[in-house]
Amino acid sequence: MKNKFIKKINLLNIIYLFIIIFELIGDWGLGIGDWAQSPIPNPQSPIPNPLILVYIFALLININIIKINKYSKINKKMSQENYTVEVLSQEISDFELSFKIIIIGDSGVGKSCLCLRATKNVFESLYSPTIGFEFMTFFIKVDDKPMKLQMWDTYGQEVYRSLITSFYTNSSLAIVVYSIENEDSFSNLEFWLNELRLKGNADINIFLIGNKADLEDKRKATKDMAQQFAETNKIKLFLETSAKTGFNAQNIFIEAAKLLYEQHLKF
Ligand SMILES: Nc1nc2c(ncn2[C@@H]2O[C@H](COP(=O)(O)OP(=O)(O)OP(=O)(O)O)[C@@H](O)[C@H]2O)c(=O)[nH]1
Ligand SMILES: [Mg+2]
Repeated sequence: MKNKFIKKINLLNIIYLFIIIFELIGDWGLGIGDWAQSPIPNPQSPIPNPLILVYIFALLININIIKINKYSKINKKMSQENYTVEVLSQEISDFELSFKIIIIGDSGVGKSCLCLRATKNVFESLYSPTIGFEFMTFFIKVDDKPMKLQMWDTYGQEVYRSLITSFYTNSSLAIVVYSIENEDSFSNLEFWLNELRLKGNADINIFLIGNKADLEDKRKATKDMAQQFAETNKIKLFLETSAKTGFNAQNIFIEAAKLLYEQHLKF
């Protein structure tokens, strides 16, 4: 149903594009399009046909509809169930389910800050690199089932990478983080996915997180680039976040809990 809709929009785009091209060719006096039939053709200073603007506007709207649709398609791989969710502010010992999550990505992209924001709702502006690894816990109830998420926060620098190998194998989910203002951290995503392929379970779930979304004016990695990457790499969820403002930080783990709960129900 949705595919048919997008096909129609694509067809419309092609038609609009043709109309725009023919109009422009007409404007430039090349003899095609109604502008060429203008009573006083003047190729030197063509007056743009206002209709072109309407077509260009329609084209832009359609392109955006396709983009939004593509974005929702990535996250459609996620659960569509409306589970009740309650984030627990205190540790509990009688949890029924427990899952391990590994958080990887280049140094300084904000992995530790995201974990801190999600679990303690604080933000640390002074950078203190994680030594080796740290772990934090996130307690949540999904459909009234208490769950514990164990987050393995790793250090992004080369020297410690061999240390974290064992965490890959035990994790149900890998959260791969880059920073939207750091181009290298985005290009290194390939490296991190390779690590996962080599060291993780074949069926490990992957989330892609573009952190530091508050630094819009310094943005290097566009949402489009990330969506494209997410689509080609079978990533279950892509979110932009900001540990600084708190935007989407807790949502990462809420979505993680829902996905892992649903997978648990299936097996
Ligand atoms: N503006 C902004 N700064 C952030 C954000 N998240 C983290 N930072 C800053 O980025 C720096 C690095 O954050 P960390 O969370 O320590 O980065 P990390 O990925 O854990 O780094 P390693 O432990 O070295 O792998 C710190 O100075 C943070 O204050 C964010 O969302 N927005
Ligand atoms: Mg860290």
